[in-house]
Amino acid sequence: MAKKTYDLLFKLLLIGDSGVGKTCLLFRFSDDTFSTTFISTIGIDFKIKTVELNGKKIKLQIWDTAGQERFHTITTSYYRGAMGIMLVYDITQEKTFDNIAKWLRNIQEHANEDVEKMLLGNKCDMDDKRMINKDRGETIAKENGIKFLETSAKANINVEQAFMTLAADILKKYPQRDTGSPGVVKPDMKEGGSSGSKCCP
Ligand SMILES: Nc1nc2c(ncn2[C@@H]2O[C@H](COP(=O)(O)OP(=O)(O)OP(=O)(O)O)[C@@H](O)[C@H]2O)c(=O)[nH]1
Ligand SMILES: [Mg+2]
Repeated sequence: MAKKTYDLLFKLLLIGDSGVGKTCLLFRFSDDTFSTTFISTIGIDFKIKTVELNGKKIKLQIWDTAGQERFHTITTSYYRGAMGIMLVYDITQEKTFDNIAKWLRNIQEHANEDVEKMLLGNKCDMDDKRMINKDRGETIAKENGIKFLETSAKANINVEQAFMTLAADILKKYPQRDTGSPGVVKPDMKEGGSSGSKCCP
């Protein structure tokens, strides 16, 4: 059998209103590219990036959901398999911030109880068009006990930090032993689909 190229597999999910920049954040993180052309995601997509944390090779399988309401049923079916969820709003669009409460309810309803969450206020390069002060993001994150960062996929601000923080928070929950520990996601566990490997039995 081929040698495993990673130690752990983490499944992450990007959610938030259409147009907030989920796909751009993912492309910045995985390929270090950015495009101003808006191609709205249809249903769901994913990218893979392997990173190293605490000497462990971690394969991040990052699911990018469509923010459009018409894809709600398909996208929410992916919440259950997620170990980390990145919830994104656009600092220049009030409505995308107002909807954070709705997205948090979706998480509560459809995701695993112990899922790690993070809130991102994206497009922080557009300070001249800012509608949401950083304080407001910080406050709502604090109220919900989750971490918060302002990011820019365009200017490459805090993108790597956001994904690495979420991955590190997931890693913290697992025993720091080598192979064979119960609860650790092993590379040879089933991949893909919404009902794939879960973090815990
Ligand atoms: N200025 C600026 N524009 C951005 C940034 N991130 C994304 N955009 C722009 O915002 C638009 C939407 O970005 P997407 O990443 O496609 O949005 P999305 O959240 O994936 O949208 P859906 O797939 O419909 O849910 C595009 O025109 C991007 O160029 C950013 O950090 N700064
Ligand atoms: Mg998209």
